Amino acid sequence: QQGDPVEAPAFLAASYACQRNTPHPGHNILLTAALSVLAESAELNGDEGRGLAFRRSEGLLRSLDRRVQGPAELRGLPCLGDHSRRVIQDLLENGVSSEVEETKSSPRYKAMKLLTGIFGVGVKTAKRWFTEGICSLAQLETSGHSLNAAQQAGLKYYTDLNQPVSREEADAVSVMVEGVVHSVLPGARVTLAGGFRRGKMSGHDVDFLITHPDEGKEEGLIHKIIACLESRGLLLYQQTTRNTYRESAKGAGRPSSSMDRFDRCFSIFKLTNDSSPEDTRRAQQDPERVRVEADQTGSGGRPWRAVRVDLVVSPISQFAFALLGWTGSKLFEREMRRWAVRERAMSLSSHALYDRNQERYLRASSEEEIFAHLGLEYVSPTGRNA
Ligand code: DCP
Ligand code: MG
Repeated sequence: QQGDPVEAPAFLAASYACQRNTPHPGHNILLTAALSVLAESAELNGDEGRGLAFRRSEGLLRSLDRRVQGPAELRGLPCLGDHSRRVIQDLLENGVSSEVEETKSSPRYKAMKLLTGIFGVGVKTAKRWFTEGICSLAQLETSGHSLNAAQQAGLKYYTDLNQPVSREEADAVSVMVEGVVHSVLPGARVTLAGGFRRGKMSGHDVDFLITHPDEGKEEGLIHKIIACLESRGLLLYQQTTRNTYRESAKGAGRPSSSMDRFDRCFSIFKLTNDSSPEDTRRAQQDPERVRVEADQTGSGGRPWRAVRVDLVVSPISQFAFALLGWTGSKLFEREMRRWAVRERAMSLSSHALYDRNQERYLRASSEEEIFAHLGLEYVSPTGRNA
C-alpha cells in the first residue's frame, strides 16, 4: 500500500566538502558568519580540533542551496555537531547567539585577533604577548620586544594590510605581476589563485601561481621577478623561500599536508591609488611614471597603499596540483586530502598525488584529472568556497 509520498529532506548534502558545490557567500550568511567567529576563536586558542568542527559546520551551511528557516530543516544533515546545532538553533530562534556575542566581545579574542592581524605574527607569538598583558599595538610598540623583519613591516602597514583587498586592486596587481613576469621570462604564465580565483570580491591578499610551459625554465625565476619588482619600486617588503621538494620512492618524504615547498615569495606591494588595471597597464610601459607618481601627495595623504601579495613558482609538471592547492579554500583542500587518504588510500599535496596501493604517483595536467583520479565529481573554483 502506498501512502503520501514522503517529502524528501529539505537539503541533501554530502559529508566531505570536496563533494559539494559551495558558492560564496552562500544563502546562510547569518549562520556561517557566526560559526566562523567560533571557529576563529578556537583556532586562536590553539584548539585545532574544535576549530575544524566549526569550520565543517560553516562549510556545510554555505553549500546549502537555500536559506535555513528552522531547526527542523537541519535534520539528517552531516557535519553538524551538537555544539554547532545549539548555536544555529539559537540564531534561528533569537536572531543572535549569546555565545557568539560573548566571544566577539571577550578581551582575549579581541587582543588575539588584533595581534595575529599583524603580518608575520602567528597564534603562538600572539598568545605569548597576550599572556604578558599586551592587548594593543601601542603596548606592543612600547614592550621592548624585538620584532623580526616581517613583523616590523606588518606593524608599519597594519592599517593597510587589514583593509580588505578589492577585486579591482587584485586586477591591478595582476597587471603589475604579469608585466614583470613577462619582461623577465617571456612565455611564462601567471595565474590568479586563492580567494579571487574562487570568485570572491575581496580578500586579505592576492595569490599568484607562476609557471612556464617548458619544464626547468622556471628555475631561478622567483629571484628575477623580485629583482625586477624592486628595481621598479613596487615592493615594500619581501621574503623568498627556496624549493626543496623532490619526489621519492614509495611516496616517502612527501611534504606534510599543510606545507608546500615551492619557490615562494611573501611580499607587500606598493599599489598606487590610481592603479586601475588600465592605468597599471600603461604604467608598465613606462615604469618611471609609477615612481614619479608615488612621490606625489594624493588627496587622502599617501598616494599609494600596501597590499599583501604571495607569489608561488611551480614547475609545469606540478602545476595542476599547485593550482588546486593554491585555489583553496583551506577547508576544501583539507577535505580533499582527507577524502584522498580515507576513501582512496592516496595522498594529495600541492605537488603530487600518490597512490599507496599502486605505490606510484598519478600524473595530472589539469585539475579535472586530479578530481577524476580521486573519483570525485569536478568542482569548479567558484564552488570551492567551503
Ligand atoms: N594555502 C596552502 N598552504 C598554505 C597557505 C595557503 O595550501 N600554507 C592555500 C589554501 C588557500 C590558498 O592557498 O586557499 C590561498 O591562501 P590564502 O591564505 O590567501 O587564502 P584565501 O586566498 O583563500 O583567502 P583570502 O581571500 O583571505 O586571501
Ligand atoms: Mg588569498
